[in-house]
Amino acid sequence: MQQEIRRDWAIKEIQDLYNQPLLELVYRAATVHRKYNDTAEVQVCTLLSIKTGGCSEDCSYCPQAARYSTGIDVHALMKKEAVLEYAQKAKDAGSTRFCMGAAWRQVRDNKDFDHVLDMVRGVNELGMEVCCTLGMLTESQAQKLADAGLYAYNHNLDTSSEYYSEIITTRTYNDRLETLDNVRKAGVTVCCGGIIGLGETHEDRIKMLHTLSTMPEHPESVPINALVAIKGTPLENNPKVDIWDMVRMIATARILMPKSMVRLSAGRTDMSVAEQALCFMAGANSIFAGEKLLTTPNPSFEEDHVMFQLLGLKPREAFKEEKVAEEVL
Ligand code: SAM
Ligand code: DTB
Ligand code: SF4
Repeated sequence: MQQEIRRDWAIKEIQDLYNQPLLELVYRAATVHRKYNDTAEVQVCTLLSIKTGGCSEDCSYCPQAARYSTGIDVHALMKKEAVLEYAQKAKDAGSTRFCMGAAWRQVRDNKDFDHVLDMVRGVNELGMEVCCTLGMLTESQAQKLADAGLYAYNHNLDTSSEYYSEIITTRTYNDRLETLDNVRKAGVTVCCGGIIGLGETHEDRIKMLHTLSTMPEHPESVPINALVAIKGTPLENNPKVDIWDMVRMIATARILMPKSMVRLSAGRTDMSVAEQALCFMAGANSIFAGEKLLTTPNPSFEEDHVMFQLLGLKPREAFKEEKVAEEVL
């Protein structure tokens, strides 16, 4: 019988899980994963940066912050037609979730937001799960996105509340939590995770996992990003994230949040197929696919197809739970 999903994890319990011998941790995470999920299935999401660069925030990892010279191509909001064309291509390549990202501090109630609502409607009509990541949202903006058919909203906590001000000073952890709350109230699913390699300690990682796994509801998806160190940002010289740290983080997230989609997110171009296989073994069941994340490179659809064949993985269908529910009725 499946155990209940827990939301009362203590920091000490998480420390004990996280600090186990690595292979023991992977074994336990793999066991939880088998119990709750189809381990052959991996959700394939495609990202598109619909508004690039020029952001007023100072997130010290981010190539899109206006205050750092990172050499990215700054771009105003894309046209709906071009976005839908890209979404269709992603769908044809086997992607079932399409996530649109904008380099905004927060959403404003203006024409641009109306255009984004239009894009959400359009991608929804293609039969894909639509996700957005647009910065901070009010309750009414979250509701408007929900009404347009938004399936998920990505808003990361990135690190622990204690370490947050070392990385970002232009907003607070509480601002982040408030937006997450607004997303929940609007009935949109939550995609919320973090980045490792920011210079945080293991304790910070454990605390972030504690915040995520003790929320009133677990985020439906939890992206775990490895820092992509970008020239021109304050973190440009940070050392490369150790694959074992990535595996440890994914495995712990899987045990704490058995049913959430744990996404092996940024950093895959630096990982071998063998290393990614370990992450899937440890409970990762989602990836971003397509040549680009938002502004940085990512493995191609073709490379991922070869990896899926090799590992016997298959892309998860869109809206699967709803489909099964309809069949049962
Ligand atoms: N502006 C919105 C926001 O901050 O929520 C949406 C876009 S923002 C680029 C989305 C997420 O990308 C960030 O929260 C962060 O976790 C991740 N990210 C940004 N730059 C990254 C990098 N260099 N390496 C890894 N993850 C990164
Ligand atoms: C998430 O957790 N990772 C994605 C998505 N959510 C929006 C973004 C990763 C961005 C990596 C840097 C870039 O490509 O600009
Ligand atoms: Fe980058 Fe988002 Fe921070 Fe802006 S708010 S600098 S886009 S992570």
